[in-house]
Amino acid sequence: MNDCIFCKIAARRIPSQNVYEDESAAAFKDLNPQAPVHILIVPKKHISGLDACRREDAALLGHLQLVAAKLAAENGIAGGYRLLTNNGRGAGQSVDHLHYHLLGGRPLAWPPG
Ligand code: DGP
Repeated sequence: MNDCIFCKIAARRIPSQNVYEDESAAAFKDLNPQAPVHILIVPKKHISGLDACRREDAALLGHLQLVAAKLAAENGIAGGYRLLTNNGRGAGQSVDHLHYHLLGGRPLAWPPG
């Protein structure tokens, strides 16, 4: 999608601290990190959020989670990390391109705010 910031980052049309890329996914450091490790994992395909996913996206969703686990291991947080997606304004979603936040490197309280 032309005016989507995460589509542009995933396509490397604007610079970012990219940490991973394959044919269907990309990952880059969050601009406003909330933990020592804060990586965003996105599909290259534009999907506005989890509510917009369909059955045919199931493999892609699983893939994104496996990429997150791999990045957690690579970043030394395999023993304690959080993977989450904010769906909708009520949950704080501010960018309408599906993304998982991978957070770790500090104690993570529960419940989140
Ligand atoms: P959310 O609130 O769940 O939609 O998370 C959006 C996140 O995206 C937020 O933590 C800040 C991050 N973000 C927003 N714009 C950019 C950007 O241009 N580059 C990067 N690297 N991160 C961004």
